[in-house]
Amino acid sequence: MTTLELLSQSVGAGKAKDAKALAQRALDEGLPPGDIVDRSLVPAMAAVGERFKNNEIFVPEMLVAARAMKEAMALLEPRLIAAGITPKYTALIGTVQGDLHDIGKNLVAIMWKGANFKVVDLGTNVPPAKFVAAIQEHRPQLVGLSALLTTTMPAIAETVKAIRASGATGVKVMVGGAPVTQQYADEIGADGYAADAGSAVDRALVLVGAAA
Ligand code: B1M
Repeated sequence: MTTLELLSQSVGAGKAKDAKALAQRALDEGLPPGDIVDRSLVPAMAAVGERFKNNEIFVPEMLVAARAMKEAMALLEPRLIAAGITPKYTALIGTVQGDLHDIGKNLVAIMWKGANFKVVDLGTNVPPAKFVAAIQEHRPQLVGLSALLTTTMPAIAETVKAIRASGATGVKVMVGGAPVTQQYADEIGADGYAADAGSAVDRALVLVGAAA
């Protein structure tokens, strides 16, 4: 098995120490850091997302895989920056106003990073005006709104409305969270909806035009 295949395997299995060592080995073998990300880490996290979507693995396995990816990325990131390689797409994500749940939102953020998005996480209880200001500051192609309470779903609608009213262009809005549905997303004029963190990657890639 090649070093990149072993690295993929260690990320999928959540073996953080191995992932870091294998990322170092790949660098020592002279592989460009961008190739290590594109040919090993991104496919590994895509496979993790797929298995999560199919209920073959659950939140804990996903979190350890994410930690392994982070270890490898920490080693690669300075080299990527030095080589002028930065993620092609930027996404903002946050849990909407009034809502403090962040476990699902964090998983979506991790999976987006695994798909090579730069992710700016605004945290929880984020008012519409803060999303709008962050869009102006970061110019993302994608904004993700998460809510876990039926009582905070209206805050998703208000945030979508505020983003549209701000005149922001070139930004797609994806919504999600346990009480949110495709029907609700359609009703409030969101561009996309995903039921879980694995699907959130597929949907994100379509929304930014990176996949059909
Ligand atoms: Co709360 N809570 N909680 N809670 N809590 C729920 C959601 C609840 C269903 C429990 C229940 O009553 N059975 C209920 C909501 C009922 C409702 O509105 N229908 C509830 C309630 C009522 C409350 C409080 C009001 C309780 C109280 O104080 N009386 C309070 C509200 C606080 C607030 O937000 N203002 C509250 C507080 C809390 C804690 C702080 C204690 C804690 C949150 C800790 C944290 O997040 N850091 C908590 C927790 C942990 C839960 C449960 C147990 C678990 C939620 C979770 O993390 N799930 C939950 C009951 C349950 O679900 N069994 C519950 C795991 C997570 C991976 O799933 O977040 O659904 P989920 O994310 C998924 C998808 O939804 C999707 O992808 C994720 C991964 O697959 N997804 C997106 C999420 N965001 C997405 C965004 C996308 C796309 C997909 O695009 C942008």
